[in-house]
Amino acid sequence: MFGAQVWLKKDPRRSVIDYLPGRDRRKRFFRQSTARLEHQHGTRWRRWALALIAIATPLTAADFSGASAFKYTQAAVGFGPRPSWSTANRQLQAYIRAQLRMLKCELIEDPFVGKTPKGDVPMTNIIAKFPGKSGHAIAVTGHFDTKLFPGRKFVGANDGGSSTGLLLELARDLSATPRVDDVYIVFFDGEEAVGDWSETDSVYGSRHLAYKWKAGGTLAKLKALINVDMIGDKSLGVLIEENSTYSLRKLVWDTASELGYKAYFLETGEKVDDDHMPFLKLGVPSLDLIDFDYDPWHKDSDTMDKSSPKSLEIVGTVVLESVHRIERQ
Ligand code: 1BN
Ligand code: ZN
Repeated sequence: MFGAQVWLKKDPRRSVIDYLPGRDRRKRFFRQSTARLEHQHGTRWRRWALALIAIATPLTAADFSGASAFKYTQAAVGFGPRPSWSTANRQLQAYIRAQLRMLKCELIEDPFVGKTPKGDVPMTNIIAKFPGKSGHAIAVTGHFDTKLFPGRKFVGANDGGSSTGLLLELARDLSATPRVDDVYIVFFDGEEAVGDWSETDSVYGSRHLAYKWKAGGTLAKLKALINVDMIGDKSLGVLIEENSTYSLRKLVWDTASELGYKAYFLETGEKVDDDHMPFLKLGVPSLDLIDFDYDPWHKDSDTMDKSSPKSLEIVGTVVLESVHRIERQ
């Protein structure tokens, strides 16, 4: 079903118009939809009605390329370990900025100082804003830093790399069409604890931005925030993060189901503290998409060979389609 080899042969940075990938994927979605409908629904009129809905649904989400997201991830990981304020972290910031400058979006810098157990650490969130006209906003977020492990070579391909790669590809896709709502793609710095994870030593970037957006009025416009973390695992299973907002989780899980990706969005879950929490605590409907069943977590073996373009494509496609659906709400 997933043509990984075919996708990898293409240059993901060529324009969508060059390839018109949406057409093939739309066809594939229609085939999947009708097959599912045949299976699930008895009466002919119902089959036709649902098929018409499937045709009428804009499937721009199908434009997300896992191969492209994987290449962005590889580029991020290529800088090496990327704890906040390290040279590699700042080199990655420059790379993210350079990629975003090629797109039709507003690039917003959000520098701040993280008060860590090891002293003040300069950190920077990078934000791409795709302006809409509705007066409402949606944020898709993730972190680009990696956890500091002195004396080790922890490159965080999945933990820090996959979120960076997915968000860069998502930004590329979002820039291709006009937005209804303001859509913010946020690259958080300082997600990782400098020492042991605690309320005050973790999620520095998201805590900072949540309060900044509250003071500036952006928070009140937010209809939803979707955070992605560790979504590159070859053996993908996104858990139900139990703190997350139920209605938003349902929307995303229903979307995954309708796109044929039900198997990758689990029916079981747990509570995970992550970058969505500062927004959730301030009343923003928020969701964390995380696959926490990952043996190399915080080990030097968290390298690119454990991740796959397919996993990035599944999560990216679901997130992109979910953004479209939230825009229509
Ligand atoms: C995710 C990736 N997290 C850290 N790196 C958040 C987390 C913290 C998840 C503690 C579980 C436990
Ligand atoms: Zn981590």
